[in-house]
Amino acid sequence: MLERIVEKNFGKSLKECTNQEIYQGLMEMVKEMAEKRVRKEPEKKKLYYISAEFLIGRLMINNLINLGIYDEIKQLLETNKKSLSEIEELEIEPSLGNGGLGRLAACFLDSIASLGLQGDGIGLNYHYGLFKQEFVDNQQTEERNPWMEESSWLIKRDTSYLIPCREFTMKSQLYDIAVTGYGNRVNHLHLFDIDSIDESIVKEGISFDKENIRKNLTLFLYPDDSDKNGELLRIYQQYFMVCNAAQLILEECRERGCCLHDLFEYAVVQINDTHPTLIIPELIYRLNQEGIAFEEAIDIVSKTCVYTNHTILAEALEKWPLSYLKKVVPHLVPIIKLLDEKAHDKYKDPRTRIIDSRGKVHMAHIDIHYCYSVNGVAHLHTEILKTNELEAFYRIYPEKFNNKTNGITFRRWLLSCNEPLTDFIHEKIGDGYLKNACELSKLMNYHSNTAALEELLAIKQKSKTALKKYLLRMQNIELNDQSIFDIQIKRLHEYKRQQMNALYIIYKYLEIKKGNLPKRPITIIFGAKAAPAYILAKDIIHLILCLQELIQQDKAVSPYLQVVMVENYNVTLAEKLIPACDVSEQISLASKEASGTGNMKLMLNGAVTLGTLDGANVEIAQLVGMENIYIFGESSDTVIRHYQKKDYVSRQFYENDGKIRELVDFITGKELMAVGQQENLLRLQKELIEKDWFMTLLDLSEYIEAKEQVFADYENRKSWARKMLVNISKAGYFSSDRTIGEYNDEIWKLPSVI
Ligand code: 26Q
Repeated sequence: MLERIVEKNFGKSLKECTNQEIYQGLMEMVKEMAEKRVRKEPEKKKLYYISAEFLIGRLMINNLINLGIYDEIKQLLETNKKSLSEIEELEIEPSLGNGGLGRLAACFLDSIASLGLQGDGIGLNYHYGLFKQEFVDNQQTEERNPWMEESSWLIKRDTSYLIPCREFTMKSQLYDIAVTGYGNRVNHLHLFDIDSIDESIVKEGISFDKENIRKNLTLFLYPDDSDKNGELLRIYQQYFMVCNAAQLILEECRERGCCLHDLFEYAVVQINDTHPTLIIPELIYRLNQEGIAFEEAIDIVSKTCVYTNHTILAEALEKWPLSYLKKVVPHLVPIIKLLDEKAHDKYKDPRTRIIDSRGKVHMAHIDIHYCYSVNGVAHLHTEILKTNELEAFYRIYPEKFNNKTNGITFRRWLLSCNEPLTDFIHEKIGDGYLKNACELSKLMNYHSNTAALEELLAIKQKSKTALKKYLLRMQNIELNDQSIFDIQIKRLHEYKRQQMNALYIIYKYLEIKKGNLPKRPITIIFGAKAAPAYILAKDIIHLILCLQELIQQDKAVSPYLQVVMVENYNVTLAEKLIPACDVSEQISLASKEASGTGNMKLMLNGAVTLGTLDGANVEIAQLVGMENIYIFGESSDTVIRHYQKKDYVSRQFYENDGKIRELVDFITGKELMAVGQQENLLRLQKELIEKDWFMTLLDLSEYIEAKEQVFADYENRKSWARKMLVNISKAGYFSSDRTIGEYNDEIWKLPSVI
């Protein structure tokens, strides 16, 4: 088929084609094969997974694996003197997400299709997505991140809807991306765009006229909402997403024979965090327009929608001023008021109001009152929701709350990103684990097998060398592949505490200066983007980049310690970094990381976790046992108590502990001031001493101690390899196939059609 396509398009044989031509030919072939597998006779009930983010990454290799033609294509290309991995490098990954929430949605779509479930994703087609990160003078700058080329995975459909807002009506255009399941069905990711979009209104960097909604609506994911126009634009985006979703869902359900009174038998709508919450009033509005009384419409929608919470940070829980909603979607305002009154009539606790006394609409409260299921994303997270953050709701709806511990797709995070490890596993335990991930535990039989443990170390070394080559070629960074790779890759946020890792670097730098040299060189790698308006997060990036420069220039230190912050961390880079990682940094302040999913990817690829008892780290620790993970820091209970009592005073740690003071003061010392900006460094130091909301200094000493232990233990190579093996063996639980199985058994209840 591929040979036929390139012959037709370019009049050439495979041998004569350029890599670009083969890439285009492959894409056309995969799109055609995938569309043929879309089932013509759908089941009655269908899942609609609505999300502001779908961080899908490159699709070529994943699609070839899932369609079962990877080996054949690789061979065919090799026979024609072409390299599939070189061709893969031509793909620009879509920039439709930010972090864990969006990547989770992508892993879920993969598992939904692989388990044979009828379920589509619905989101927005952002032209420039999340910004592209560049480093200039040790600072993050933001550029647009175009990803749609002439040939892309998007399929333009005939579907288009009218989206009525108060001041104007918009017209949408639907694009689809095929979601191939592993050896199985094909679903779709529906991405809506606005037909009047105008890319030319973006001026330098990522700045544009925020008021010109019809031209700017789908340009960027999370446009800066630090002013009123930014907030209004986000409401327009969210409404555009859900109004399209509602029309698509109702149209499809009708086609499948739904009479709308029985909508919940035809559709389940999964609301991914609060960004798609307006789907609830919008569906109620549309059912009412079709002649269904409000009471019944509310009941129908409540039996159709389910909500997943991904965060307990107060500032991330969306609250929109009612006046803004009036300006954008006045037809939803009476419904939101009705929803608030109905809930208030029944439940008097003011903490459960949808519209608060200041006229703000709490989006999560709409979800909790009017969805039939509310879930957290890791055991600890769900417990904290029930006993703290959402305790008032748990009292009135205990039956709605449930936990679904996150998972990751092994197709991408093992098979396609780590071929040597995949081969090792296949050779040792066969491929049954691909259908039943828990079979990975069969690897435990090799626990005392010296040859297998040595093989594992050699595989890790190979991936580290591959990363070294890749970063040299792509970012002109030179790694020492004989050093320990200690990696922290995730969104930049104070609660994730990249700043604590930076303080360790300062500690190590000073130790080396004193002559206390590490047994083996250490490389500490970061990948992180900071939200453009998040000043402290950008200050932390500045600190890390300054440390990188300082240490690189210091010939007494650089042979022993290297700091690397990769530019524009994304899924493609994650796929290179994760197989090469020795030590996985999961050091959030206990109680703050809902789950984490990078922790699971790194574990699956044989990294050992250094972390706090937070999010899914708790479950990782239970599975691998304390001898195969490094846990430090205060417990979530203690941390929550500190917040309640307001008794954490970072200045006390700074003043009473000379060691801590030395590290914090180094931030504004002469060495860093020589390479960095006074304004940024002073602000960050002041923050750590005077506020430190996420309690960096509380855990710093224990962190340094634990990390020293990790590096010491790394020297016993055989026992380290055993830790790696145990981590891989126990990672089966974190397959997103398990997670999706649970969502379906306990919440969605769709028939599986494999
Ligand atoms: C909210 C208000 C205004 C502007 C933006 C936002 C906003 C944007 C993005 C709020 C939250 C997000 C993203 C959250 C996220 O990625 N959460 C992560 O979800 C993962 C999947 O469940 C978890 O594993 C992570 O622990 C959690 O941080």
